[in-house]
Amino acid sequence: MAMLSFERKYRVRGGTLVGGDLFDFWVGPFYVGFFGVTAIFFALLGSLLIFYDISQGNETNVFAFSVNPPSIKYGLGLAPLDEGGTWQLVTMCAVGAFSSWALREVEICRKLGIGWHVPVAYSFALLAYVSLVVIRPLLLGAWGHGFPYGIMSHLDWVSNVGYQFLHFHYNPAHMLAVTFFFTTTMFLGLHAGVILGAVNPGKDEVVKYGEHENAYFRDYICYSVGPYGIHRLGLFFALNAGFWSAVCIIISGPFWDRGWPYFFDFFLKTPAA
Ligand code: BCL
Ligand code: BCL
Ligand code: BPH
Ligand code: UQ8
Repeated sequence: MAMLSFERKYRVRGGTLVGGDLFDFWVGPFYVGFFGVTAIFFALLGSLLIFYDISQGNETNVFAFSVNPPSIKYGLGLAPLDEGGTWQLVTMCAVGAFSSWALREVEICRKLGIGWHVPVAYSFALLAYVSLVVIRPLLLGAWGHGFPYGIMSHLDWVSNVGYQFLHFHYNPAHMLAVTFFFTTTMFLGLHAGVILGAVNPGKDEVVKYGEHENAYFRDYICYSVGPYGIHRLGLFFALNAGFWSAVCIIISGPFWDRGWPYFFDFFLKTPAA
């Protein structure tokens, strides 16, 4: 990818969290840094382990490939490679690769002198992943509670865990997470729509900016949060989607082991009901 003329002036030294000047350089378009090296290392090793594990079986359908977690009987111990040990190594690589990725984002923010909003947002996705394969298995006492790494098998896991709680939609944190996901999408639809509407008007019309975007929402829903507010609100909703997802799965099992519909029994027991 060609470098734009102004990009070169932003390629300055410094801002690294570790390693000083050691890995402070670019390879083509990519900033490397200490965490670039660790990210590539874990990503390659983790992917190779996945291919190694798949090569040990006779499955040929990509959709059915799966690297499975160990049996519950191994508890929180290490399992033999062919009985879930590979899954444990892949999980370590994945946590290593994803956290390196977040820290590399931080170094790039520091170099550019911009806020850490993107890495902070990414850390919520990372939190959701870690909740699924580290926090919840630890609380339940077995790595076997993690999800399998396969295109179809991980969907089976979601469905099975969902039905273990009879009706996962009754999980109140799941309700919040789903609501935040829907709201985030609605906001991107409204925001992307109004921006394109303003900067891409019909033929012979002039391009319009913030004032028109404000006026548009005031005219039709009586209120505008403003061009700055919408980004703060959007980030807030996206982070909450990730956060309540993490909560909804951590509480399922460790803090609530009955069907989720029973959670609402308290309502039936209130005097009014
Ligand atoms: Mg899932 C679906 C990956 C956790 C529930 N899931 C998908 C597919 C993709 C995937 C195969 C599309 C996702 C997407 O567009 O996301 N899931 C995936 C990954 C993780 C994960 C990598 C993870 O945590 C590391 N999924 C989970 C957890 C559940 C879950 C356990 C709650 C979040 N997932 C579901 C459900 C569905 C998926 C339900 C689907 O219906 C859908 C599907 O079609 O499944 C068959 C948005 C992100 C992007 C658009 C960015 C691009 C991401 C690309 C496409 C990811 C490719 C992953 C690749 C196949 C594996 C990488 C390994 C290599 C060795 C490097
Ligand atoms: Mg549910 C979870 C929505 C029905 C059981 N469910 C979720 C949440 C989300 C949701 C709120 C998943 C998002 C998430 O965690 O992202 N469910 C949802 C909706 C319905 C629904 C909208 C619906 O009916 C309309 N769910 C049901 C039914 C149950 C059910 C009723 C099944 C029968 N649901 C469950 C269970 C779970 C959910 C069980 C969960 O465990 C899950 C949840 O909350 O998990 C936390 C978070 C994102 C991630 C985990 C991805 C992390 C990505 C990482 C950090 C990076 C990957 C990089 C990649 C490998 C790179 C690839 C290489 C590059 C492409 C080069
Ligand atoms: O770089 C990015 O975006 C371009 C970062 C990223 C982000 C960011 C980034 O900055 C942000 C803010 C978010 N995601 C936010 C969110 C939402 C929460 C706030 C949430 C909904 C979400 N991301 C979800 C998801 C999902 C879902 C829903 O499943 C996926 C698949 C992703 N995000 C994916 C990604 C990547 C495109 C990127 C990113 N989100 C992070 C890239 C990264 O970490 O690269 C380093 C690692 C590798 C190149 C490969 C590692 C390989 C492993 C060692 C082996 C694979 C193990 C894996 C567990 C196997 C899974 C198999 C599946 C079939 C189940
Ligand atoms: C083996 C190898 C690769 C070696 C390289 C050499 C080396 C040693 C490098 C070290 C450095 C290093 C660690 C490199 C990593 C290379 C890798 C592995 C990269 C993988 C990259 C990756 C995770 C890609 C995923 C791409 C993907 C599917 C993303 C999904 C998200 C979407 C939908 C993106 C499309 C839209 C987009 C580009 C948005 C960005 C954007 C935003 C958000 C924005 O707000 C905005 O306006 C202000 C923009 O315009 C300026 C945007 O572009």
